[in-house]
Order: sequence, then structure tokens, then C-alpha cells
Amino acid sequence: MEIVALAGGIGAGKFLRGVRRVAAAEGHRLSVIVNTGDDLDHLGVHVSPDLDSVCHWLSGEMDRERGWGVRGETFAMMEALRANPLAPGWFNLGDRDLSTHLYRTMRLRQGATLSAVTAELARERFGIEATILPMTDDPVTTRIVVRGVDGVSEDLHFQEYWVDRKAQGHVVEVRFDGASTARPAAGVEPALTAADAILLCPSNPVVSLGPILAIPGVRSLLRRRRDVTVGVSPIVGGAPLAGMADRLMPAVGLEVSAIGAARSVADVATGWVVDTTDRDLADAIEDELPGMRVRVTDTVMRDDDVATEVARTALSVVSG
Ligand code: FO1
Repeated sequence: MEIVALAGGIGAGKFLRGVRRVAAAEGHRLSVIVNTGDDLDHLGVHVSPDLDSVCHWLSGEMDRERGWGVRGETFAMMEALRANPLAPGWFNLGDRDLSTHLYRTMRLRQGATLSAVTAELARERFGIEATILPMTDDPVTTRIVVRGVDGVSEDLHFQEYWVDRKAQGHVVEVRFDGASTARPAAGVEPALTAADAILLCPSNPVVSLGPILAIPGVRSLLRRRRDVTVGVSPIVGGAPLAGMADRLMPAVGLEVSAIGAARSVADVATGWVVDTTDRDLADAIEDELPGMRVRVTDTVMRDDDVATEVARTALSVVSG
């Protein structure tokens, strides 16, 4: 089978390790379409956090505790940088991660597309068999507008909001600048068209899956492939297992629950996997969202065995 996963930030990686194990065991091919709205040009390098996270998780180099970056990462460069009070010290570029950012920046300056550079990094640096695709090669930037207690609104880059401001402040708007004129990266539409199964990773519905679905053509294509598409709820017991979905979902009118997350993809998914904590929501979801079949399993992916079971459960919805 051709399995295609849509992935963003922190929640996707653990699940992708389960998908990878099922794909390897059963001889399926895996492609992952990744959010690039988090990308940041910082200190002269182009950082693609979600592309890097997916590569770290699939290569096994991820630091599970920190949730981003590689195991054993050091921050000597950041310590030296902070000796200069004029330098921006809020976004930590790890020493090993920096090699990835420098390579990506060098190749982009040579005129390579983000897709081409991502393929080189995934294959040559991380030894990954899966095909890793940015959602687009065009610039798309997630912006978060927050209003402080003083009533003043600020238009922040996603990373400024999430890292510098630690997701504080009342979110009044989420935008994906550049999305309306962005084109899906070369391999995206062929992968979605040929997929035997499409998996929506348990990523933030607003800023991880949202930007991917905002690329013109992607959502309409997924609607046509709804019969092979299954999502995994990123919300368990009314809260995200990681990240800041609970702060962003209300800003776009979504209830912070497994049913609220299901509503955000009801037009593109025929299956929805929820945690055992949310077993009592299963009937309500199927009643409200016709065509959605709910599966219940343990989705708190503390290790690869649990993640593999979640992947099997999701695939069972569309593989008969
Ligand atoms: N997250 C943090 O909480 N603090 C950081 O300093 C930080 C730096 C960073 C650098 C590179 C990178 O790829 C990711 C980094 N992250 C950091 C995580 C990042 O904000 C998130 O992984 C995603 O953007 C959220 O989906």
C-alpha cells in the first residue's frame, strides 16, 4: 500500500514511528507531507522545525523528553551567542541541529527547492526510507495575533508566540501568510492521488494541519480522497497531549475536545481515532458527523508499541 501521512509539530512524530513500523512490517511505502508554516529565517539560517522533527523521529534521533531536536544535543553556540546582549537568544539553535540548518541554507542559496533539500537531508543525513515532502516550496508563514492585558494587539511569527512568549496572550487571529498563492510541492498531489491510505497525524488542527489544508488544491483533493483518509485526535480528555492546541482552537471557533478536532477535518476524513478517555464521545461524533467512523484505542504514545497499535487502528478503518 501507499501510505501518506500529513504531519506537523510535536504530536506527529510519535505516531509516525508507529506508522513506520507497520509500513516496514507489511511492505507499505510511506510518504509524509509536512507543515512548513513554522519555518523561520533566524540568525542567517533557514529553520524548518516540523521537517526536522519528522526526520528526527523517523531516524530515531529525536529527544523524546525535550520534544524537539536530537538526543544529546548541546547548545555551546547559543551560550557563546548570548555573550553578545544584542544577539537574539530566545530561539535555541542546537549545535547538531545547526549543521542541518546550515546545509539547508547553503542549498537554498544555491537555488535548490526546499523539497530537493529535504529529500537530500532525509536520505543522506538521516537515512530515512520514507519520502518526506514539505507542503509547499513557496514561503508560507503562520502568524499569531495576540492581545495583551493592555489591550494592545501584536502580530507575531508562530515561533515568537510559541517560544519567545511561551504561548501567553489572548489569541485573536491565526493567519497563514503566503498560503493563498502557494503551490503544493511537486510530489504532494501525486502522493495524495495515489494513496491507498491517508493519515492525519495527531497534530495541532490549527497551526500544524491547518497550513497544509490551506495550500490551494490540497483540501479539495483530500475531499475527493475522503474514503481513504483517517485522523487521530490530538486532543485527549479535553486537552492536547503536547503543544498549545488548547490556546489556538478557541481562536478559530473549535471546541478543545476530540469532537472539536474531528469537526475541523470532518470534510476530509472518514475515520477518527480517539483515546479510551474519550470513549463516551464516539457515538456523539458519529451522530453529528455522518460518514465518520470512530475507533477507540489508547492513543497516549509513551512508546513505539502503543504508536504501532494506534497506526494499525487508524489503517483498519480504510483497509477493510
Ligand atoms: N521549542 C522551544 O520551546 N524552544 C526553543 O528554543 C526551540 C527551538 C527550536 C529550534 C529548532 C527547531 O527545529 C525547533 C525548535 N523548537 C523550540 C520547537 C519548535 O518551536 C516546535 O517544534 C514547532 O515549531 C512546533 O510545532
